[in-house]
Amino acid sequence: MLGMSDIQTDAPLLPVLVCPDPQLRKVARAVTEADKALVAKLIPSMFATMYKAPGIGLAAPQVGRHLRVITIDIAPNDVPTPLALINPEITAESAEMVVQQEGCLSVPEQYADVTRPARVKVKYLDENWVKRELEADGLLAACVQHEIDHLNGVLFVDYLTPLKRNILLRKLAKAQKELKGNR
Ligand code: K1U
Ligand code: ZN
Repeated sequence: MLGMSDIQTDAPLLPVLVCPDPQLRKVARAVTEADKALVAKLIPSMFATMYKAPGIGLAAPQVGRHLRVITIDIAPNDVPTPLALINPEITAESAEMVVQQEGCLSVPEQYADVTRPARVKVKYLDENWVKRELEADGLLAACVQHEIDHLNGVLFVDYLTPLKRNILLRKLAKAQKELKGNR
């Protein structure tokens, strides 16, 4: 298990891709032993990028790495609880569904209610390549499902009605255009 002192927050920051970048729609590949060195370098940079954003999660495809790696810390300002998950897989999900507001670093400043299973079990390898299982509910459940979606090229906007999605994506495009105009 990671502690905050294990996180190299001065690791190089990575640019976060913004929707509608087609890279966000690619399915990430499973990590193998051959990727160990790559992943050992990637995880600290993902944590540094996630904390700087700030965000409570980040998936490797959001920084242009199509590998099944995610970082999560749902309490960045409280007691930090960094989690790195390699090849995460949902093994069980509750029949009960809940609605929670979600945001996304790749859909900046836009938020919407998303309905997902209330609880999930996830198997994964930790940063030391040890097999682990996580039982999540509340914000952690929403976050881990959101990040695993990124590994499959799915964004939270895909769960919205076409009308809500279009409104949100237009607002995003307008904000991005203004941002570029001001650069
Ligand atoms: O994957 C991402 O783009 C990160 C995203 C994760 C997420 C947020 C909410 C519900 C599900 C998944 C974010 O971190 S958006 C920013 C955010 O929610 C936040 C940032 C700082 C403090 C608290 C929350
Ligand atoms: Zn996201």
